[in-house]
Amino acid sequence: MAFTLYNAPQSTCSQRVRFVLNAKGLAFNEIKLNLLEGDQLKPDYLKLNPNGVVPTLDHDGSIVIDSTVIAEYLDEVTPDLSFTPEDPVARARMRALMHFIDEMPAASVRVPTFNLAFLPSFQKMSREAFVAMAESKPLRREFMLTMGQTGFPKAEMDAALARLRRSYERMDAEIERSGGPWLQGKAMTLADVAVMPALVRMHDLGLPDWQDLPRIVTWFDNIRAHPAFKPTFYHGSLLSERFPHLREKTSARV
Ligand SMILES: N[C@@H](CCC(=O)N[C@@H](CS)C(=O)NCC(=O)O)C(=O)O
Repeated sequence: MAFTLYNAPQSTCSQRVRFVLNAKGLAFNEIKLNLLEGDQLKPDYLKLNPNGVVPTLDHDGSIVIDSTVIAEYLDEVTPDLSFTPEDPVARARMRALMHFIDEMPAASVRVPTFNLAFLPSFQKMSREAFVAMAESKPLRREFMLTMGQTGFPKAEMDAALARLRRSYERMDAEIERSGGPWLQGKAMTLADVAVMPALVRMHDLGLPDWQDLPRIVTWFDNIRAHPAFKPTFYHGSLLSERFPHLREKTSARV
């Protein structure tokens, strides 16, 4: 089995897939795309992933896209070390959680990410170049145009942070219900993997708004101690490692 992963070091969606590949001990050839330079929008890549986003998995020539779909696919083709519960009800619960995660924390984290990390790069562009770049994005055109070159307004930033906070509270309730330490109990599932990069991102941005939720503090410590974590978050995977202007802001990280 040969795996090639088209991804980006700091992309939260890519980090999910790298984590699953690393946790399963699957060797993969990693192709790194520069998202700020638009590698994901080049014609050859769009043939693989018409959404113009990472990650994309090539498995022996078959293309699979979308991080949660790729994660489930990997569990199907390499079931030995599985992150998918066998019980259909638990499996359905995992999938429902993954839908929640994509709709809430994974979507919300883009607002602070863009405002705090990417905006300075977009501000250096001419208006024409920025609009052309935004309009070339199949999936994120409106998102980019709404952000513009001044960033999302405070109300939108506050709303994203509130949605993230509600996501931590939801995780907390899931852990309490299952008995933990993972969202669905004793075994880590793909739901844990799906939400992980959002918390890593918020921690990296110096905004870990879950310090009063001890179950989440423990969950975060546990996932960072997992053997797959380090190889997934190799140097350059955190925004603070890539964007010097963030280092000062995030120096108060806990
Ligand atoms: N639902 C997709 C979303 C993928 C996605 O949004 N990828 C981001 C990085 S995390 C991306 O490639 N952005 C590039 C762009 O917006 O141009 C998945 O989970 O794979």
